[in-house]
Amino acid sequence: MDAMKILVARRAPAQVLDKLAARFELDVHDGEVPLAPAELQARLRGKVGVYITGTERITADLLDACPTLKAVCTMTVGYNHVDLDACTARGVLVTNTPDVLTESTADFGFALLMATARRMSEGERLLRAGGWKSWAWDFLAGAEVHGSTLGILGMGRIGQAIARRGRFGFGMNVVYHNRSRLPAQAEAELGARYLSKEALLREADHLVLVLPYSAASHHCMAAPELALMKPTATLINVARGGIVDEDALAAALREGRLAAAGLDVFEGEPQVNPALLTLPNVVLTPHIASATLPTRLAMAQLAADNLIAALTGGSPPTPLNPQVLSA
Ligand code: 8YV
Repeated sequence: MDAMKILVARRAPAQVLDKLAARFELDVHDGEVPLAPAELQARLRGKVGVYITGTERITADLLDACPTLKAVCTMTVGYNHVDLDACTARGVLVTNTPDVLTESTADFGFALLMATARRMSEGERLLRAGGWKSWAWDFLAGAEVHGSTLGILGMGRIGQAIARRGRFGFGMNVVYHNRSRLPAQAEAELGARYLSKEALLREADHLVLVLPYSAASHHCMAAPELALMKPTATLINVARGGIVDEDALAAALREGRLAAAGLDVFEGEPQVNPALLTLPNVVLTPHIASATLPTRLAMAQLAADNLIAALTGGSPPTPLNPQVLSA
């Protein structure tokens, strides 16, 4: 019997490719640039499974053009690039990679908060440019982190891991808003207080966005929401760029209505809104919150394990639409 054919749509670790190659006939795209939608569609012809990252979009049209596809396994926890309903309607299993990236993403979110509040990038740019001439009492003075109020919008696994760092590492007062409130015991363990979104925006000294991106959260941080925040506050985004209206954010930062922002994600990434690039009070990083080698390896392994199980009659560890398996 011919081996099942799968597409590995982005460069993957060698050990993961070996594992997949032991079971499937692989077509690997290992270029730095993602496949354009038409190329992705062409390369998916005759394939039963696909290994993707956040840069490949799986749409209803693509699924209709690729009727052999049975499994879409993304090496990401976010899955806004996959039309889950369209996959489910066509009996295509979708898996993601939760849990394995929680702690490293939370580390990075907290690092971005620290760098932003304490003006680290600004200081480094000034030093490298030869601008460090002297000392002044208010030289690069930033915002306090310890003991301040940490606001978290989106209290899932990563939000809770950031909350723990703030509460137990930095003695912060943790407040949050989420679609559904955490059970009382979880709130007590985290020392986190639930607030309405409006109250959260008003109270936070540092607001971290960690909510999933969807039509409902698109630009949910726009001019009216930013206007509720303290002018001394910082905004950190490690979720998805489209959650924030970047023009409104740039205006708030430029006009001193918000102190600073730390952004790891951008609406048009890898393109960055030029309005953000010229502002001194923004720390910008290229979507690297989960980027440690052990974490990226664990994500790739989990995506491959999902793909193997999905196509060989096993139980995929982290399915998003498990109902497809029993249909
Ligand atoms: C990924 C992410 O590295 O998992 C996610 O949802 O945003 C990151 O961890 C990135 O999306 C890879 O494409």
